[in-house]
Amino acid sequence: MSQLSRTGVSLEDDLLKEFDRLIAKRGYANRSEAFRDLIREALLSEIVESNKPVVGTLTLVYDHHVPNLAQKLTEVQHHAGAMVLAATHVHLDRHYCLEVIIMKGRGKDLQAVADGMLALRGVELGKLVLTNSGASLKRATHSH
Ligand code: NI
Repeated sequence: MSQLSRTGVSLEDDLLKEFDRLIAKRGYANRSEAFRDLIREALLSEIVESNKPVVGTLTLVYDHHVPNLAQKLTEVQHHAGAMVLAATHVHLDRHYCLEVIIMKGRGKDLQAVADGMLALRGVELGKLVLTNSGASLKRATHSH
């Protein structure tokens, strides 16, 4: 871990009260860790918007009885080539399948791959989460 620096933040009373309410709800032990997470989140958004590589997990729930859907989903993943690192498939019940696809690439490209699958008829739910390793975030804080 790098060295810790202390900083002071001035906030309106109401805003601080709301912040304390939120972090208590989320289970933070103190404000510092909550501030650090907010800052990391902002830095990650910047990386996602840039051309730097990120990792993404796409979670899909789909009805496997919809004709050709499973093949179409596989086709999109083959098309994405090296961006797809792994995929896990779970048969949820008689109708629904859960698939988690782990990818690596530029944020925009991963979003495009995800959109290609989410738009297919029979895909009921889906969410792409983009993230990055903590090491990359640390580098980003020192790069400018
Ligand atoms: Ni299945």
